[in-house]
Order: sequence, then C-alpha cells, then structure tokens
Amino acid sequence: MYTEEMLESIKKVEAAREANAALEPRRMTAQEKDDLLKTYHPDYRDDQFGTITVGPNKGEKAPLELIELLEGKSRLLENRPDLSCPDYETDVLIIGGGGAGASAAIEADNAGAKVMIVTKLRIGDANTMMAEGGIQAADKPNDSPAQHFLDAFGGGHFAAKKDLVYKLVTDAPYCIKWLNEMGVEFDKDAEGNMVTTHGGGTSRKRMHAAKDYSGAEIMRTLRDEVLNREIPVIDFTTAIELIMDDKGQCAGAVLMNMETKEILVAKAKVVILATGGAGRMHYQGFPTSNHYGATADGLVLAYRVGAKLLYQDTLQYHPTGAAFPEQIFGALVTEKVRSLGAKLVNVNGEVFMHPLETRDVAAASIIRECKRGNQVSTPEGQGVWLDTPMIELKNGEGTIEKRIPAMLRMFGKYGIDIRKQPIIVYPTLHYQNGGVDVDATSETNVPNLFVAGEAAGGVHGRNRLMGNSLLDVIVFGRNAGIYAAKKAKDVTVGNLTLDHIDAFQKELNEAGINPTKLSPQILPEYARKVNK
Ligand code: MEZ
Repeated sequence: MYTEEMLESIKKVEAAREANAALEPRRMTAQEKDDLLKTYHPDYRDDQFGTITVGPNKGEKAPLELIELLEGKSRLLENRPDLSCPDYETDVLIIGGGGAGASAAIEADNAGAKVMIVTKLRIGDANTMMAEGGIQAADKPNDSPAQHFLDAFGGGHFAAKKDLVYKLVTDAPYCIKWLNEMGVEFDKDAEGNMVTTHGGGTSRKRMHAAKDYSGAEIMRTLRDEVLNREIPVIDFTTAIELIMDDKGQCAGAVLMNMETKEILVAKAKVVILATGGAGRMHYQGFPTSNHYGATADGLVLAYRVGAKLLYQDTLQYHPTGAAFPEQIFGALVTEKVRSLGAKLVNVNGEVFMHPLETRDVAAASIIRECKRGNQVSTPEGQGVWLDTPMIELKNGEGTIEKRIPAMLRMFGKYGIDIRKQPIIVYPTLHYQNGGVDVDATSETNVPNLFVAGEAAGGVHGRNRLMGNSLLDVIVFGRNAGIYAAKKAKDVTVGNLTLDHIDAFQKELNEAGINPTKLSPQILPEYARKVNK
C-alpha cells in the first residue's frame, strides 16, 4: 500500500523506534505554545476570517464560511407556512438526534414533559457516534473534579465560562454511573474497575472508554433508551427556521421533510437545539472527522432569532486525521493511540513533540513540522508518522487488538497492519469549540430557547480536551432536558410568528448584503441538493 518513498522513510522510523519509545520528550513552555499557535494554528490565519456584519455578534470575527451562513438567505423568505394549525404540538421540542438530544429527551421525559425529537438524518447520525477514545470523569481516588477543572480550564486557555466548566466536571462522575447503569459497556479490569487512560492535557488518567468506539457504544445505549421509552422521533426531518411568539419567546420550529420537502410546523413550549457541529463546512478546505450532517445549522437557526454566539472563531483540528490512504482521508485516528504510547515522528524518524500536548498545540506542531520540510508526502498532500508499533513495544503483544480494534480494522482494510507499520496523519477538522452562548441552565438570551452539546459555546473556551465532548453532550444534554421540562410547566405560548425572518433580512438589506446562499445549509456542498 505504501509508496517506495514512504517505505524508505519507514526504514528510518523503524531504526529509531526503540530509542524513540524510551524518549520522554519535554512539554512546551507557555510562551513556546503561544508562539507556535500564533504562527501555525489555522485559527490564526487572518485571511480565513472576516467580520460579522449583522445580528447579535455584529463586529466580531468568524470563519468566512460561517459568516456566509449566518448572513445567508432564509429558506422561508418568500413562502411562509400557515402557523395557525401546527402539525405537531409538544412541551419540549428537541432538534437533533445525537448524544445531547437523546440525553435531553430522557431527562425531560423523566420530568414528565411531553417530548419530541426531530432529526435531519436518523437518531444517532451524529458526532457522538463518531467519537472514539473516551469520556473524561474524575472518579478515581487520585483524582478530583477540581483537578479536572484545572485541566479543562487551562486547556481552553482560561477562556471557558467557569460555571459551565464547574458543572461539566462536578456532574462527570455521576454521568459515568448513569451511562454504566443504562448499559454502556465501558472497559473494565477483572475486578470490574473502569480502565482509564490519559488524554492530551490531562493530569490524571480519567478517560473512560469502550475500546476505540466509545461514542458509538454510548449512542447505541442512549438511542435504545429513547426508543424503549417510546419518545417520538421524527427522522429525516430538518429544522429550517425557529418559530417565535408575539411575546418574544421561542415557540417551535418550521421543519422540512428531507425526502418529500414537505414543510411542517412544530409548536412547542420550549425548544432545545442539539444540532451538533460544523465539520462538513470544511473550514479552510480541511477534511473532517465529522458525520455527514455537521453543517452548523443550530448556529444559524439561533442567530436569526437573536441568540448570541460565543467563540464562533475557534475550531478544533484534531491532530491525527488519517492522511493516507485517500479512502479514509480526514477520518479520526483516536488520541487513544497516543495515550497508549505511539509517538509522532517526522519523515526522518525523529520525535518532534510530546505526544500528549493539548490538541491545538499538537495540531500546530504537526503543521509546523510539515512546513519545515520534514513531512511525509502523500498523493493528497502531506503528514507525519504516528508510530503505532510502539504501542505493543510498550504494552505487549495483543494490546492493539484489545484496546483499539477499530483502528486496526480501519487501516487493515487497506493493507496496513498498524501493529507492524506506522500510519500517516495530519490535522482534520474535528470540533466547533464555540457555539451559542448559554447560561448554567443551558438557556440562551432568547427566552425558551435552550442549546446543548457541540452547538453550545463556552464550556471549552478556545480549545477542548479529549473526552470532554462526550462528557459535555451527556452533562449538558441532561441539564437542558431537566431545565427545559421545568420551564415548560410555566410557559403559555402566544401567537406564533416568523417576523424575525423579515427583521433579519431588513438588517441584511441595510448593511448592503444580498444573500443568495440558502441557510441553514443542512447537508454538505457535495450532497445531492436538498433545496431543489
Ligand atoms: O473527545 C474527542 O474528540 C475524542 C474522544 C476523540 C478521540 O481522539 O478519540
């Protein structure tokens, strides 16, 4: 599978393997990290960002592709549905069928609310399903939520909202128990204790995993729970606008059936947006590890009704996306590979960084190494080696099959045995660090509009640590479900309206913007067109 040139380079990697495996590369200083990020991290490429012209974040920085969506044309600009006889009526409308949406549904159901999930693909078609390496929780005797707080807050460059980080880390141990009791098959030792590992930027081993398909295992369990409870799930139905009422409250959504294009109206006392991330926007032309529907829809829907965004200008590039072969270009190579002992080495077989720096630093370091001319060339571009055989050198034969079987299979399909040969990796667009600004109850500045999971901003500041995303979807999905159900008890919905579409369009007109791109985008650019 590898080219002659790659095989020549592998000889150098093999020759240095034992020495490299024994090496303890030093961590970068804070100053070195700052300098590195400013020069090499994609978030600092000025030519890839612009200024938002209208709406609550007017004057702030955002990726060019996101600005185009936020300032896009409503799909309902010309034709409005009749809001007077809704197709659905519920207490809590949840938009999105991933980990956050499912967790919210379970808790809102527990609270006795009438709940409904709508999802543009199927329940479980979400970034939760794609998460591999694990979920963090400080539940071991040598660890504490306070320690977890310091890691997460520091890893996010001290920019996260402290009350949200506090909630994330203090709810974490209970959430692991909640998932375990629901049926998630976490990795355990012979005594039944959870097996935990490090992730980038963690000071303790607190990564709980189900091999290297942790997200799929969690999503499987949540999905079954939602279905067993007979919570209504409307598949292949996407939200194209939120509905407000004449009291200024969010009161539902206009939906579109993805197959028939039928327009439907869902009226609700409260709405939870759990629409996930934006990898399929391919910011700056990066490949992505994200699922097919990750197109920032929630940000657009919320923004148009006046919800404020937070840290919309910061994205996470997972350091180790597959860079070869092309069939898996951009696919996630879990950080767990490095947790288990594999190191990053350049074309000459040299270790150039500590393998468990935080993700932004690790990604920038790989990009720098390639720009220095130490890259492994591939047909699609470039990358560096991730020396996977080191794992078994360190932990013994059979470790790879046991701990990261999905990685073994993903590369095995293309003739690469990761137990014997290293793999080529390069950063891939993985996560939206920012999102819609929420308070500690998961509510936005728009009354009765809640947001949870990757679509919400503020939990991770300007960089998220491994395993805090699966945790975020569980902690804040549950949180949103609990508070939304509570709020729904006191809500009286007024007359439904879509006047915000005209108000937003007026702002665009006054700013001299005449959008042609329809938003939310719903599916990637390369999908069969959904709006035709
Ligand atoms: O939190 C994540 O993004 C995660 C667990 C990814 C991974 O490397 O496996």
